[in-house]
Amino acid sequence: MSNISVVSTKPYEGQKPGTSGLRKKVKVFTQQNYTENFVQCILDANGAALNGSLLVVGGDGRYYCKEAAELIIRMCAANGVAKLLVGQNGILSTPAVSSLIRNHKALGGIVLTASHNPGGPENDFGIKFNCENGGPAPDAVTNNIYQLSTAIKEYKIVNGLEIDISKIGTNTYDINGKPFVVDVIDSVANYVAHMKEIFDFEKLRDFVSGKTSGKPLKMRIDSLNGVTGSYVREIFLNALGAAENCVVHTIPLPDFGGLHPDPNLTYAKDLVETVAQGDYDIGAAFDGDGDRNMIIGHRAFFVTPSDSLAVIANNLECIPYFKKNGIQGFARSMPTASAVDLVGKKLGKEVFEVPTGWKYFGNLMDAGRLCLCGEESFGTGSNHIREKDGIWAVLAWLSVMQHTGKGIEDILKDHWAIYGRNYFTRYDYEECELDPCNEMIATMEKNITDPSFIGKSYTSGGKTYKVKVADNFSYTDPVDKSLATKQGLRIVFEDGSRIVIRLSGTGSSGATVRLYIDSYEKDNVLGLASEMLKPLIDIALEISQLPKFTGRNAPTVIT
Ligand code: VG1
Ligand code: CO
Repeated sequence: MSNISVVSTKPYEGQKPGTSGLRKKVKVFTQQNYTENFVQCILDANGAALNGSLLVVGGDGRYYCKEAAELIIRMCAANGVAKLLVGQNGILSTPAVSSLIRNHKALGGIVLTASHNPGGPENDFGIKFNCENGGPAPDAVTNNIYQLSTAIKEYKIVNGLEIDISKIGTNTYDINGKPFVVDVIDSVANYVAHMKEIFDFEKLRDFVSGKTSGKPLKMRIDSLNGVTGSYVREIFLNALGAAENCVVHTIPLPDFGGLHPDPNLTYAKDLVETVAQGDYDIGAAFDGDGDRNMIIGHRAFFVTPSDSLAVIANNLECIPYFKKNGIQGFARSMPTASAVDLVGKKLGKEVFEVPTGWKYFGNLMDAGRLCLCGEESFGTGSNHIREKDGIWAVLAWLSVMQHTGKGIEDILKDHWAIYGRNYFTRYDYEECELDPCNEMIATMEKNITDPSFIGKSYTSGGKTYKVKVADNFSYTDPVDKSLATKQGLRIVFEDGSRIVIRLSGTGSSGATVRLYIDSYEKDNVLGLASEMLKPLIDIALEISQLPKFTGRNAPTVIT
């Protein structure tokens, strides 16, 4: 059948992908041709490679995911794609998409998610493109998509294409005499098989059931009604034999049941309060699309993501994947505290510091220089895929617990005794007005990059800090030499303590200011982060004049 329609359209402003894809309110995406425009630009950005290609399509199940998946299928049919792998009901976690792209050697994948942003008709939706290595498209590709979006005139679609993505199976269509195949696949099978290759499930199963210790592990795994629900049930209940009450909020809901699917101490409150009562050995939560994780121990002992990365790095030998593939370098995003650097140094491995956003890790992994990396924003992962991976992180932690025979708090205390401790905190000021925030950053950049700023001393709470380095972070990719500038203002003091401030690139409206503070202590490792970092926070607020510019006296979220 010849049924391709060419529909004329006009550009929309602002289709510029941020830290990880385009994120806007559902109401923005559902405007006439808005989603169509952006999808057409993603397809066009692939050029001739699109013809006859295989793509993966799926998302976190939030409101508008299914409609968008069906639309993408009809547009791919009209744009020369040969085959699609689509998660059942349009559902695939972000790590699962990455794994599928690599496993099937696909050209890429279209991921339907706004990640940790709330969902539902009044909230956020998002679309991002992942390339053939399975990772989020690098800046060059997203810039191209954006450029195309400013000049788009038409999109192509096969309107009459009937598809039922609730049924697993292969659907073949004839598009102008060429076959077009849509394989609706089980959302979890490939990912679960992948995890079983990486970890020793037999050992973990005995550990979880208490076969070796005599005591079953008490876990509370909270999917916050995000996409990980089905993955969690398959992995923790069916494969590891945990009891039903070890997992909660495992039904993916279009609005996440009103929960804010961001695994941090503020939004995963129910988990933190429940585990704080003392009945659990480990608590974990994920974000909407399953790439983030939060780990807490007995009585809700909090593991900062920066420490989580370092502890996993220090124990990689207990994960069969690394035994088999070896240990290459480590990496972290610039705002992430440098605990992993110390482990890298001890093991004699390269350690990279990249800008915020998982896309910056991809080249290093592809070049065989990086096997483990993380971000302070609850992102941890390895080169098994090219996205951060929430469930992987929990399985890594279970492996470390099994291997050391210790609880989470003791594992951390042992780690600090060897390496010292990187105290870390992040303050988020959400939904501020954009213009004053831009002005704040511009003013601060000007002040801190003035040569007279170096060597200045600031005193607060009886502590004095002297400025050693201050800049707006820029990064040259060691592999392809691409340059990323203006990645966050950074003040490094002589004792290694840091103040970092940047504007979020994942919000859908207004501006979110992120203020990151970290400080290293060799011996004084058992203090309270909030107290230890108080002087530096005050100094950061003074230098940035944040209260003046944003009108805020307190952050929305403290991590
Ligand atoms: C945030 C985090 C960043 C993370 C990104 C995507 O970006 O800070 O570390 O990679 O979200 O995570 P920003 O620009 O808002 O600070 V996810 O789980 O939302 O895809
Ligand atoms: Co996410």
